[in-house]
Amino acid sequence: MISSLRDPRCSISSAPPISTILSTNPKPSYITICLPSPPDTRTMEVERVQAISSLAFGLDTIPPEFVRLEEEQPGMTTFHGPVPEIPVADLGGGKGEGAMEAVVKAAEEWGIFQVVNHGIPAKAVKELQRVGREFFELPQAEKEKYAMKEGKIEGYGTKLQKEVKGKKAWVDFLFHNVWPPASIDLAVWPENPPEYRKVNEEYTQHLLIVAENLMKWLSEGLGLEGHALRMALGGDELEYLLKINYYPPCPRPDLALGVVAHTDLSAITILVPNEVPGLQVFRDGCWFDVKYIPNALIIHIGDQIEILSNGRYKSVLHRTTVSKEKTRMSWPVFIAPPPEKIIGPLSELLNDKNPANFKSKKFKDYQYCKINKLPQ
Ligand SMILES: O=C(O)CCC(=O)C(=O)O
Repeated sequence: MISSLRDPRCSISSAPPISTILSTNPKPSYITICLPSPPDTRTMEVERVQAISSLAFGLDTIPPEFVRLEEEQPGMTTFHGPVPEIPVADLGGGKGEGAMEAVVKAAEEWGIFQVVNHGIPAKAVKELQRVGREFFELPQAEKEKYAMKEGKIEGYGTKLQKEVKGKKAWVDFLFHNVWPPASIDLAVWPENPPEYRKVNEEYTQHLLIVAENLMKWLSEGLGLEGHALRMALGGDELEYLLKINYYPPCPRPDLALGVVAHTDLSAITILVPNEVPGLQVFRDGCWFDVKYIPNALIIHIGDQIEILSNGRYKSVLHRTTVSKEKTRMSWPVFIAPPPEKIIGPLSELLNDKNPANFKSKKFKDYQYCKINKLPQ
């Protein structure tokens, strides 16, 4: 159980007091974008972090709603010292010989690991990154065509969760399903750059193989048949949701967060980062930076695998920091059950000595409680 996100072993930076920042910030916290959209001309007020970042260029302050509470601020809570490295599993070019043991151990002990030699061609990953980056470099009005609609999870947006004390995260994003075909809504897939669709379809085909291998090894690690976890999660109905995170430069990376501390509500997340570090993991009471390994994928065990394994595999608490000069981007794919699927500890794992540690409930109900910060 995590009682505090702050630990005396985590160093404290010499950030100026928040009151100084609040009183000296001359910039508005929003921009107004006029979208000439015939037949009527609408004025839409949006708060995109990318635009706020451009306005803040050269300043030493950020709008107050981006200044995190002290107990969350990276400047106050990041561990500076010898950092334990998260496990790395070599997947043997996708064949996975010898990988199962490393994957299972990492899922039990950390809930996060990197995989190298995973079988996804470097070109497919580079292209995924290129088309995603080019989308975020389009004029704002072009991106707004894909703006997330009320009550929808897919689309281009800025704020996802109900935030404590009205605080905001320094990130814009684009969400869309990539698998299975029946879940795909191409209306939220960017038309620009023109290769966006082809590149995402190709990356997804490679990703499916990695995901299925991971589920197989994790099932075998529980002493079950290789298909056990995949079937318990919905089999062919498993949903793959891509998110592109765009974290623009931030004048005060010591005070802001990209994505706030959370565990993923998915089963597994497979993430491609760019070369700008920023992912942090909470372990032994401290926040540690995750090292960037070129061409590696980062795997997060999510809540649904933790539940199915009755807690044997751990879903990992993580967050992201931002950079003063560089844009960080990441491409997580959240692999999750269909909404109606009931997820609970697998009955094969339960007995008198190992009773269920989690409730069984429909994934959509779990998701609702998590997003609205309600007890499960
Ligand atoms: O950008 C990252 O490395 C992590 C992103 C993440 O945790 C999220 O989008 O939920």
